[in-house]
Amino acid sequence: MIDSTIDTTAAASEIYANGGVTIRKVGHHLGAVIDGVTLSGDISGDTSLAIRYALAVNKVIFFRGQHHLTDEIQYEFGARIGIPTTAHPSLGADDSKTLVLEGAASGWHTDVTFVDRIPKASVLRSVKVPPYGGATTWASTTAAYGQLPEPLRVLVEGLWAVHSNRFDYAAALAPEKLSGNYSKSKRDFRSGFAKTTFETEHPVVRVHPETGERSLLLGHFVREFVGLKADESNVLYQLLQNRITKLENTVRWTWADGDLAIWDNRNTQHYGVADYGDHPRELRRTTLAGDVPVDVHGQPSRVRSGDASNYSVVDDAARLPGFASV
Ligand SMILES: O=C(O)CCC(=O)C(=O)O
Ligand SMILES: [Fe+2]
Repeated sequence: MIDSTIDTTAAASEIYANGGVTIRKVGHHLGAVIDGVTLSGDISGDTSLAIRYALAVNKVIFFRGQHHLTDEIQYEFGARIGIPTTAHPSLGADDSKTLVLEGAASGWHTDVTFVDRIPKASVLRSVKVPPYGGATTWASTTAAYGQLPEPLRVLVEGLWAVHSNRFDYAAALAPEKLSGNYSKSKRDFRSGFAKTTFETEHPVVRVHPETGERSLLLGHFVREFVGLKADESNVLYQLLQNRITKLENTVRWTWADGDLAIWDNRNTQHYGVADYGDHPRELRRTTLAGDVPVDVHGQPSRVRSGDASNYSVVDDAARLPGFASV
């Protein structure tokens, strides 16, 4: 919950204004374009703080014209606003820092929710931009929670979901949409992705450590709800997902060369739109460590299978000044 005595957007803008940096909102619930900053590992403490505020307020932020970025500079920048994870819990990657995404991740998800320590943020840069299509869309799971009618709110606050990297996307996505490659080959992607089984029970409503805001934690790694039958889980999952992905809760970004997006992975889902034909499309991700989610009563998520400690540290971010403790 944002403390009404402090305008956090203004606080972020003020810090930025000192350095000639501007923030322009592009959607009511999420999304802002930040101009006037050159991203690197050398950004000042003020800039780093302002980016964290801008992210806390806007959930996904976009930077343009960052043509100087390389994998290394992107990683060093990431290390200024968080603690980078290794590339992925189970996938081989060209190096252990950068996740190369060829194709589009065309299913609504939050990154890496099958482990306990869900990343706090992802930093994504365009490397090969198709001549048309290939946008990424984000949805605010905070907005979706806030819009729930009382009976549904009561229901989800007591609900837990099993997230698994063994979940068969093929059941949910048409075969031609299975282009969500996190590695160079589709076959390697499918087999590599589930090499180690990770399974975690997460609360469906989690409390954001930096802002105190509640949001819905779902997305395509959900296998079932704890205590519900498969068909009941499917119906309830669709009901909640439909609320999350309502167009009014989303923002869509069409990539250009030199673009970089950062999203708060604790209160958003995203979807890569596979509408660019056979054209090459490549994005590169640096992922930042997060905390173990807690429900509205302070109960933390529970690991069922898989040890993610080699993937990521647990980064227990403190409440940001200006956001009320709840
Ligand atoms: O393909 C896309 O646009 C989304 C990529 C994605 O899911 C990710 O970087 O985590
Ligand atoms: Fe993703």
